[in-house]
Amino acid sequence: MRCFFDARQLAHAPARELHNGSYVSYAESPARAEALRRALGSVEQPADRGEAPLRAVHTAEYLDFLKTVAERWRAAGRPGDAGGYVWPVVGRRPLRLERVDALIGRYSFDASTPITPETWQATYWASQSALAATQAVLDGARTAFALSRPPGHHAGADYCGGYCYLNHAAVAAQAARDAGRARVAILDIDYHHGNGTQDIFWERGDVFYASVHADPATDYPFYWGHEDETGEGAGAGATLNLPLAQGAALEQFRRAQGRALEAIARFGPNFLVLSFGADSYAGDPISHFALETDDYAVLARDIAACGWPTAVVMEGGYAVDALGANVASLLSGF
Ligand code: OKP
Ligand code: ZN
Repeated sequence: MRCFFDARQLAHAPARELHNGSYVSYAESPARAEALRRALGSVEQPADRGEAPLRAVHTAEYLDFLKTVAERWRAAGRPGDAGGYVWPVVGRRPLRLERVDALIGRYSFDASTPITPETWQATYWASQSALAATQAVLDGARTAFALSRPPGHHAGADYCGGYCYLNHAAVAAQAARDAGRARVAILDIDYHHGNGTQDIFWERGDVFYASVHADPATDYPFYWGHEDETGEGAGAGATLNLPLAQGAALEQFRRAQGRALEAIARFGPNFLVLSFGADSYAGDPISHFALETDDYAVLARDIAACGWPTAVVMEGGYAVDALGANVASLLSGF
């Protein structure tokens, strides 16, 4: 299977994150990508398709913010990685905001997404990897894999969060739409709900979003991913959330994924983006499901059996020592 990755994705390496009240070393480390690259053997460098495919899902103001915030942070005399400390709870109407802190609050939703001078380049190339995998599938491959790191599914049209800056799965889905695939589905099986992807396609009837994830009553990102979130307007019924209790193992996960696949089959996609996170693994340090390495092949076989051309986009997975084997297992199932 063709796999895409650019070494510039490694340069993003925030030092620390706020976790349960303490600063701890950043879980979404470049070592994750190194482990995946080793496990995949050979990876291809993606072509540079420019910013237009990113602008198709993100706002111009947000992209400007992402590109310039590290420099603004430094210009304000701040040490270390850029990070916020105040967020608007109510509507984010256009306001004249001068302080870098105000901008960070406006364009993010949490404190686990520091921005470094290398963040833009890294996330840009992660999106290009997703676009390259998408193109490979549009060109006729049944499946292709994007080692998109840093991940993307928590990033919305105009916000970062949850280690995510650009939403690579959304960029891929929109690129497939723009290439003429009329009905695109996104299946998100990362441990966490993909709130950014859901938000981006919330009012769209042409892109179906289905997610299996830890119940947001107990797990990040808390405010999205509840069962009653089903989309609005033209997108009414085109969002499906299947939360699972902590402790879920293959049997529960596979049953939920099966429900998602049935719903996607009723939608009738001609392209699938699989947002894949290996943080459902039993040994994951920040998550609480109980999947084992071999289980990912089982999940992939169920997806492959549906027969949809599929671009796999990497999301989370923080047990670095097992990450390569877990992704290799998944890809073997295709
Ligand atoms: C990204 B992905 C909890 C901190 C939460 C954010 C988790 C982001 C997961 N104390 N950190 O979906 O794998
Ligand atoms: Zn996750």
